[in-house]
Amino acid sequence: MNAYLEKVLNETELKNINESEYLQAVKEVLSTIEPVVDAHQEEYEKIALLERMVEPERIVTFRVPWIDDNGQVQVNRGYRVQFSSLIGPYKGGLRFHPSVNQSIMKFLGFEQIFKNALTGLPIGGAKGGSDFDPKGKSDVEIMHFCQSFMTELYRHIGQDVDVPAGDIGVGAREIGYMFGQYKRIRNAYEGGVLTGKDISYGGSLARKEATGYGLIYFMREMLAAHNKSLEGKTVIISGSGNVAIYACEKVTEMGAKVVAMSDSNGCIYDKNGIDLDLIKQIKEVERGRIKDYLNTYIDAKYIEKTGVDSPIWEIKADIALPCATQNEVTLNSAKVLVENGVLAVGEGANMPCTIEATNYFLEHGVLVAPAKAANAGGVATSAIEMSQNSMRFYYTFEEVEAKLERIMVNIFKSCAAAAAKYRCSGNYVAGANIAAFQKLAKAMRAQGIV
Ligand code: NDP
Ligand code: 2IT
Repeated sequence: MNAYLEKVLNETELKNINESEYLQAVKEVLSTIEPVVDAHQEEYEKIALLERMVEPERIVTFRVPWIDDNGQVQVNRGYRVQFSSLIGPYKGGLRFHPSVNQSIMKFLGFEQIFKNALTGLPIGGAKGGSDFDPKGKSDVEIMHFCQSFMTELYRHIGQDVDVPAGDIGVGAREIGYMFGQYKRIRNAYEGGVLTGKDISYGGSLARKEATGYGLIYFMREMLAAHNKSLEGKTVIISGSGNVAIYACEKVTEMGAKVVAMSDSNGCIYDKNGIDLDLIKQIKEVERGRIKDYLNTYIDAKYIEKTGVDSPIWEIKADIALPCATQNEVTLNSAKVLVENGVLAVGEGANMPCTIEATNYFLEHGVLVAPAKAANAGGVATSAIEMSQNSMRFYYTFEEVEAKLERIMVNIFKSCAAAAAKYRCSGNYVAGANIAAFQKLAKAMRAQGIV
């Protein structure tokens, strides 16, 4: 590796010794931008460009006390990692999940900078959330938690400062409770302070669908560049949340058949094709478990997750779409997928493949649609929501979807062009990192030492 890259990587490892996910994300980027850094090494080193890029501008952590339905006081930890305001207000989702820690927040914030740069829209990078576990909580408990969370977070955000949205465990319900509290504290209707709002009070049509739809648009473009298509393909999708559901909807519309979906407990396999209306009913309405699918389709199979590897990756398919969480595709799983003849992997989740898994896919000729590019449709549509809020005007569903489609096509083109220019044609993982990095490096040089 280039000496400057190696130095930065070593220093980052020493400074963040216990943050494995964050180090993984940094390593993944630094190991792919070598040709660009080689060409500018002296200049970048002098202005500590990479050192500044890997250091968050600001990290806020705070106490979130709330009272549960039994009158017991609970305490969680809240986070907001404001990683970069280089190309726009800090922008990125909030995750409520018991696994949330500083390492996960920083990896997500770091990747968000690159993803947001790829959208071509004016948004910086951030991530936040809490180790709060929404599972099994009553609606009132969720509201109390969200209100307490926002009572601290509000002082760090604003429609021109930092604009959170949803992520794992945070959907329209949570955004609604947080928006209500923000508005009450600020005594102002700043519509653009949060995105992913319900359409009844300033949300954008097609934001809910955007990440999953965007992923499929990216997959379509990537396959087309290799003379392949989605038509008639068998697909497996991990997760059954926001991203997974709308990826399933769009890929089915494009003629593929989804035979498996999952949640953190296990996966279902339905050889006739998943009934997405039932999944929506179970997950969006009842907030139930994927296993409940078998209450209606008794012939479908349920495979419980027992070890580290998710059983869904053992199901034979042409296309695998990991849409649940980080590191859900291990090297082991990658080997099984390749053995079963997978053609392409599309990352709907953030960093769902380990570095070893990604490299294994690339070495075996599997097309990989990297998260930073392939799932950028969600945040891109968030930016479209912000612009509608500023204009005090709405686009129709079709208008937003057409913009989303154009953005995803352009993202694919940027990744493909960067990969071709730096002699790694077809490696969209490197292409995405290089295209985003070049944009960010240019903006950093322009803005001086900040
Ligand atoms: P949701 O909360 O709607 O759904 C998450 C899904 O993933 C659920 O099925 C959940 O199962 C499963 N899951 C979560 N954590 C784990 C885990 N540790 N192990 C196994 N399964 C897990 O979240 P989203 O659909 O919004 O997010 C999914 C992924 O997509 C995340 O990586 C997120 O960062 C990424 N993403 C989301 C965007 C968005 O707009 N929402 C935009 C871009 C990326 P269970 O119910 O059992 O927990
Ligand atoms: O990871 C992501 O890009 C998101 N969770 C969406 C962020 C956003 O601001 O819409």
